[in-house]
Amino acid sequence: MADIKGFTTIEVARLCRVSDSTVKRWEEAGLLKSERTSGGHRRFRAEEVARFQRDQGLGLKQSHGDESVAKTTTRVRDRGVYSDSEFLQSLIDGGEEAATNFFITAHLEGKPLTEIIDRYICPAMQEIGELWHREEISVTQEHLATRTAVSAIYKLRSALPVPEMKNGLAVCCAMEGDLHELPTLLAQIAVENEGVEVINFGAATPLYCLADEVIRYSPNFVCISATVVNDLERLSRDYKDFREKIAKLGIPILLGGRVFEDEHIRNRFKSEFYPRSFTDVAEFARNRVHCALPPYRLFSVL
Ligand code: B12
Repeated sequence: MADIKGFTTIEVARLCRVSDSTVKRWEEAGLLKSERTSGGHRRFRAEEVARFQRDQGLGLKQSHGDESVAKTTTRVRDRGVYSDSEFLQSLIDGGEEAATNFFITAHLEGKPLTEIIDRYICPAMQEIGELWHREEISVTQEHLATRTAVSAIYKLRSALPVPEMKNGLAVCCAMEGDLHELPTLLAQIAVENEGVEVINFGAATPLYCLADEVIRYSPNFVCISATVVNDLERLSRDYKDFREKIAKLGIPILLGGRVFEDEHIRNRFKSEFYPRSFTDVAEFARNRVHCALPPYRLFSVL
C-alpha cells in the first residue's frame, strides 16, 4: 500500500487552487475519490483529479503556466513516478494505468494536448519502432505498446474538458494498405479538441469509399495519413481520382504522415496542406473554423 502513486492532499489543493481542508471536505463528501497509504495518508490518482476538475469546471484553464502548479507536478515527477523512460517502459509492458497517469499528469501540468502528442507520444512510438527494428523488442511487445498507447489516449481524451462541438466537421482516416491506426486517432483528438467534430474511418480506408463519405458528409476538411505505402503507382492513381471526385465541393485535404515527408511523393499527391505535426493539424482546424471562409477563399490563402 505504501507505494500508491498519486497526488497528496496538498498537491491536489495547489492544482485546484483551494485549501487542503477543502480537498479533504470534497473527499469526505465522496466527490473526489482517494486511496490511503499504509500510513493512512490520502493519495489521489491523476485520472481522478482530472475527472474531478473537468466535472466541476475547475482550475485547468487558469492553471496554464502557473508556477505552483508546475512545481507540484514536477515534484511528482521528481519522486520518480512518471519519468519519460518509465512512460516508454509502461507502453512496452502494457502498463495502461501508468501510461494514462503520465498523460494526465502532463495535462494537469497545463501542457496542451498537441504538445502531449508531439512531445511525448510520437517520440515514444518512434523509439518503440527503433527498438523493434533493432530486434530489442518483439513484434508482440510492439503490438502491446500500440494497444496501450491507444487505450491511454482514449482515457486522456475522456479526462479532457469536453469542447463544444460547434466548429464544423472533419473526416479523417489512413490510406488503403496502411494499417497504422494511431496517426488517425491522434489527428482525431487534436481536431476534436478544437471543437470540430470528427468522423474517423481508421486505418486502411480505400479512397473510392472515402470519396462517397466525403460527398455524403461534406466536411470542412479531410485529413488523411499515410505511414507506409505498398503500391505507390496504384495509390497515386486512386488519390487523383479521389481528388477529382470531390473537387467540386472545394474541401481542403490535409496529407500527413511519414510517407509525405518525401518531396517526390508530395509532388504526386497534391493537397492543400501537408502538416508536419499534430500541432499543425490543430492550428489548421482552429484557423479554418475561425476565419470562417468558404473553401474557395481558403485555397487562395494557403
Ligand atoms: C505500431 C507500429 C506498427 C503496427 C501498427 C498497429 C496499429 N494498430 O496501429 C503494425 C504492427 C501493424 C505495423 C506494421 C508495419 N510496420 Co509499423 N510501426 C509501428 C510504430 C512502432 C508506431 C507507429 C505509430 O503509430 N507512430 C505514431 C506516429 C504518429 O508517428 P510517426 O509514424 O513517426 O509519424 C511522425 C510524422 O510523420 C508525423 N505524422 C505521422 N502521421 C501523421 C498524420 C498526420 C495527420 C500528421 C499531421 C502527422 C503525422 O508525426 C510523427 C512525428 O513526427 C512505427 C514506429 C514509428 N516511428 O512510428 C513503426 C513503423 C512505422 N513501421 C514500419 C514498418 C516497416 C512496418 C511494416 C512494413 C512491417 C512489416 N514488415 O510488416 C508493417 C506495414 C503494415 C502496413 N501495411 O501498414 C516502419 C516504417 C519504415 C518506413 N519505411 O518508413 C516503422 C517506422 C518502424 C521502423 N523503425 O522501421 N507497424
